[in-house]
Amino acid sequence: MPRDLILGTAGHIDHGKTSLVKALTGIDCDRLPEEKRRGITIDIGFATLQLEDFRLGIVDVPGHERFIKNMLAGATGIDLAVLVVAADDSVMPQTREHLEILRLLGLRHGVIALTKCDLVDETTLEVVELEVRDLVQGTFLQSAPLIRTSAHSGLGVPELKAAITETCRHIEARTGAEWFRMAIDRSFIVQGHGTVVTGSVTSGSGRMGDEVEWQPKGERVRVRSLQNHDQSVEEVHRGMRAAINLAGVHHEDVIRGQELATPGYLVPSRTLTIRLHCLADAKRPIKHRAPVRFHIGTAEIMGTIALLDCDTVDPGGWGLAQVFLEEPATATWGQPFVIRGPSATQTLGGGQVLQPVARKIRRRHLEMLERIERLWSGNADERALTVAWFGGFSGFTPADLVRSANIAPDQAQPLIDRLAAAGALADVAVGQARRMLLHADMLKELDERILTVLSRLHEQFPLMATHDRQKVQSQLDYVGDDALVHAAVDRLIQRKLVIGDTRRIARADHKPKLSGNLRKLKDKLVLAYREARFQPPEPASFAGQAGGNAANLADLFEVCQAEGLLVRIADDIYLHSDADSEMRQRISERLSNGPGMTVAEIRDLLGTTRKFAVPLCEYLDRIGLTRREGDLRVLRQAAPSEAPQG
Ligand SMILES: Nc1nc2c(ncn2[C@@H]2O[C@H](COP(=O)(O)OP(=O)(O)O)[C@@H](O)[C@H]2O)c(=O)[nH]1
Ligand SMILES: [Mg+2]
Repeated sequence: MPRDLILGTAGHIDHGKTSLVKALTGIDCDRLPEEKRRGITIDIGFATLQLEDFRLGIVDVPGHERFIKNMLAGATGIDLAVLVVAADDSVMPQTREHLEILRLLGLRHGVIALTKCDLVDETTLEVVELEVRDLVQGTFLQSAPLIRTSAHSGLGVPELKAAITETCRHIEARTGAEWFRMAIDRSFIVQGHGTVVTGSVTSGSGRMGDEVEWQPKGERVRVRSLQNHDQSVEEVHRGMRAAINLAGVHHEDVIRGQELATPGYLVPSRTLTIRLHCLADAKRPIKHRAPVRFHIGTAEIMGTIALLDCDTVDPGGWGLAQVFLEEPATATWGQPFVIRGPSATQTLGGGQVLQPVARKIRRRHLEMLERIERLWSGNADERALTVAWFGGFSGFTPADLVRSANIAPDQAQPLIDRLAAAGALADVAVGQARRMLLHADMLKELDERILTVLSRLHEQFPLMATHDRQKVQSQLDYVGDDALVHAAVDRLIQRKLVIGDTRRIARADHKPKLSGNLRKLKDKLVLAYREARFQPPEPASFAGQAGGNAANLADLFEVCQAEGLLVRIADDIYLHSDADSEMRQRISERLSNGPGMTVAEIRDLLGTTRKFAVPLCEYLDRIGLTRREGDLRVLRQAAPSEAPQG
């Protein structure tokens, strides 16, 4: 099986990178007319080389300091680098800067090529070799092969190929499922075909006909056709250069820095949480609020750094930070980035993404910092739980774990199931047919908030037996899904920590507190209703007896209702619960043995007055005992033949 890998060049301008690629491949990467005229590389160029089983896509980058941003775009997704140093010029500023950038990008493999060896004598070669060895000391190139070459004479080209092949053998293959991802570095129009975008595939694979998400636009687009180095292919995968013909995309809307990915994989965000490193030989530390150019993938975005756990990141040091960007970026956990100064004259540092989609975090918020650090854990469960925790009451999705905790796509659900079985995560039903994934602490927190609000309300209104569910909900200090709160209250009711129904709730341990006087008043009131039967008194009529407790009358009626002593028929009309049961029994008995009854007949049956008869009938309809049919009331279940009316 041939293996696809991407090789990038690196090194100072005019050191012979493009010439060396031509000597290796026969391909001239300087494709732009301006590049041909000026004889310098401005933008990245591409070539291909097969070495034994390795199919190499080559990205040739510009060395000029003004085009570092293009170098950065080209260096994204490379597997190995050839660091080029001209023998007649030795180590120069962009030799250092490119090497630093490759280190910041986390590159692990490479070869060093000493070029233009035809121009200098042996002594110079030896001196330059020492200088280069000195430069790469302590970097991933420390023990890399160093090959003397000349693009003009062809010296060392076979040896360089052999060294590259050997290096490729040491690049560990990535196994396991991956989602597709490609950062766009170029786009153009092909007559008759439309927009084509190119890039290095950094993850997974894409096939003809696939729907991919075009980020940060968030649009779904279809892969119409695919090419790899001018060859039509059915599929492209990690390690390949790809040219993708997209259906329904305008060329003008495509810019370098956008990405194509499996739908749901990437989520654009202007705020990212990062581990930030300041280059060891930086002139000054990175300060809080430093304006920067943030390079990630093929994108370059202006932003501001907020340091979370320190005031400065000193040269050679690390800190936790957030970056606030002017345009949204798409990132994944652990993805490397590079920051440069706002005037783009120097590379300041770089690091890795901890939260690709973040909310602003307060500086020196110790609990948060401790959580953030857990995101860098080598333990996948710990990272996943932390992502779930940061999901808060909004919860999280399996895709969030792939993007933000570096969980393989086919491992996300098994991991969720396992952690849910252990009680660390919760998979809860909300609303009719929806489920939500949450960190178990979020449910506990929600339960606590509900119980706390109820306690507070019970304390504030000691006579009230229950409280309105909506009112409780509005006091939760909660921004999120109402359905989740309903589900939480329902669960508290099931667990018997809360009593109530869809309308009113109370803590199960709450007992309305009544003073001696109020208790007496309550007893009197209940007795009065019991005796009045179907001609109940008006609540206001108790104001006189209540005296100083008049203000508590409404609460007292609530208590009586909640305790099941009184039943509310309409505003200001209550029945004693015995009268209520008697009424239901009498009416249903009469109606099941005879024809429908008018309001007047019901009035006479109950021995009440017209004032009460109408509300009582409406109440009986409302509770589902009776149904109105013209002027008559009939039993709701009684007449199935006439039932289906709407
Ligand atoms: N004598 C000599 N000149 C070279 C060699 N390689 C490149 N050059 C010249 O150096 C200049 C810059 O080369 P180029 O490949 O464009 O450098 P790049 O900026 O690193 O891509 C060109 O004029 C090349 O002809 C070499 O091996 N020997
Ligand atoms: Mg060049």
